Amino acid sequence: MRWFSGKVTPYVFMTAGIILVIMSIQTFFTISHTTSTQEVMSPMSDNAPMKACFVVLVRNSELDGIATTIREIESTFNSKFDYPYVFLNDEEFTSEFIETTSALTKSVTKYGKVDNQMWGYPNYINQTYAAECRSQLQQQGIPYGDSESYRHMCRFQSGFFFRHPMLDEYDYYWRIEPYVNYYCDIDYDVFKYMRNNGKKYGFTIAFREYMATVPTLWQTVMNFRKENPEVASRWPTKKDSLINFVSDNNGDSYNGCHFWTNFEIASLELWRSNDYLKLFSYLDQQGGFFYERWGDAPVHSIAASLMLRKDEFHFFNDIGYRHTAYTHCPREPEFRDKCSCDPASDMGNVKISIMKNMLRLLTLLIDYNDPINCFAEFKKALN
Ligand SMILES: Nc1nc2c(ncn2[C@@H]2O[C@H](COP(=O)(O)OP(=O)(O)O)[C@@H](O)[C@H]2O)c(=O)[nH]1
Ligand SMILES: *[C@@H]1O[C@H](CO)[C@@H](O)[C@H](O)[C@H]1NC(C)=O
Ligand SMILES: [Mg+2]
Repeated sequence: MRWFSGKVTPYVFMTAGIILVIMSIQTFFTISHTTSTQEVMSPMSDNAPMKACFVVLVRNSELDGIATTIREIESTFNSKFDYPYVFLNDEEFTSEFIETTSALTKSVTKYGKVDNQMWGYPNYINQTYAAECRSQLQQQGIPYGDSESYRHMCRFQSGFFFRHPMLDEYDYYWRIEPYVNYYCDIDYDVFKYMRNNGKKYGFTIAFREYMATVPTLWQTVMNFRKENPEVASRWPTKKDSLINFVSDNNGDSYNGCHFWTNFEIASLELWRSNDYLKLFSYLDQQGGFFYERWGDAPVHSIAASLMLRKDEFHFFNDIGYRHTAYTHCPREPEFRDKCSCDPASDMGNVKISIMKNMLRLLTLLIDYNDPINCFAEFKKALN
């Protein structure tokens, strides 16, 4: 390499040195400028990498169901964006589960166990009384009325998943479940969408709860609010909140509306906030996760509706999704070549509603509010 020989070499190094000095001065000024003006949402940061993951509470026995979910998540979204999966279980995952699921994605997969403090009875719960309450709900024909594990699951999803050490490094999550379908190609980063638009809670389906599972939940939240005015003072005003989504009478009672939490794209910071932790711990002390059957969906939905501003919610219309009998399939024509679902199956569809009404006649004994779809309440609450 003749070029580096002789007298030229010192000049090359000197020029490189000068360029380096200039660059570091520039960096210094850029950093001090951003920190001094607190420009968190500058255009530069819009593309900053996300700390986000899929979170999957699942049993070993649901391996086939989670395998199809992961395949669809990968093909519609994650093969392009490479977010890690965090699998959680109240038992150890089997090597079969780990090998099969990790082979379905090139992204990182992590497997964690949920300990007894996050999945079990607090010592103040009267388990004899809890058993009596379960058999009562079962006699009323309420789904999972008699299930003990379902209650542990709901309590875990309400108050603990975001505190599992494996989630510590993340700021946003997408909750996925076994035996669901994802129908639409998503070609943008949903997590960046959330962060860059100041969104904290994203959903696809909103629905009515069986009121027999949450008879005292609303009053308990209201008691918390009254007893903790310093917490409530940090919450948005009624007008700015989404309270009209969860209440039809300006907050007197709960209307049963909730976002379906089997799909959630949300901020972990929301649940890790001192205000939510305090609220959860208050709810937990009252025993309703065991003496009633408080679901994580009404708990998350009521809390978010009171704690967040309405502009912090996002309806993911573009994510076609099915859980059990209910499908959200976007109806706009631009989705036809992006989605493999039939918009006629969307739960807002009229024909389906008639079918639902007929089904409801057969199950009239269940305290099941009408109408079952809460999307209209969401729209109304935004105004
Ligand atoms: N590891 C574990 N996961 C559970 C248990 N119960 C429910 N889950 C998971 O929690 C989520 C919700 O449970 P699921 O039975 O689908 O309830 P549903 O969607 O309300 O009908 C799913 O991801 C399940 O795999 C349990 O006892 N152990
Ligand atoms: C627990 O509940 C049972 C059944 O309702 C009741 O008989 C018992 O007195 C309760 N125990 C305590 C310590 O409160
Ligand atoms: Mg489910």
